[in-house]
Amino acid sequence: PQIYVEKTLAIIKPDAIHKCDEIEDIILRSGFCILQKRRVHLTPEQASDFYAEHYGKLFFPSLVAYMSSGPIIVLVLSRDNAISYWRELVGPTNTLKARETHPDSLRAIYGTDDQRNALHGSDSFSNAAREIRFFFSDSIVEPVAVGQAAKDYL
Ligand code: DGI
Repeated sequence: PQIYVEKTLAIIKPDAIHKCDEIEDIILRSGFCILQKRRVHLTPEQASDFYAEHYGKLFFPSLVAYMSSGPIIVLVLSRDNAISYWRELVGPTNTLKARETHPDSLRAIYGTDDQRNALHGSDSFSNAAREIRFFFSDSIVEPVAVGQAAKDYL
């Protein structure tokens, strides 16, 4: 039988990148595998594409400026219920609220304010797929590559 292990996309944002070793340690100790990892510095255009669903909102320009202000670490994580488990570990969007209601969450510990909240996590299966593709387009060719290898063998 095939065992399906859920994947999600995590980002260590510019305000937390100096703590990335510590954060990756917590990720591994929380039962995730790190399947892929990239350090990238997004252009403002790429950051706008990534957060396209927020286009037009008041905070959009500063969100784009922040996400393109420095390098980020992008990770593909896997474990059972990876999407909801990672969101839970990350905590509420607003760091200041997170400190009040979820003091053990990663945003409470590593975040800065309502916008600079240290971490990102995909919020649904379809967004996880889109976001993994956004940063790791190779990851979707994997099954094709296997098929290709099998064909070469025949
Ligand atoms: O999925 P989340 O990151 O928890 O939250 P989201 O998808 O609603 O928003 C994406 C990011 O945009 C969030 O991590 C921080 C920023 N943001 C969201 N709501 C606000 C905000 N930034 C400011 N300044 N004010 C907001 O109300």
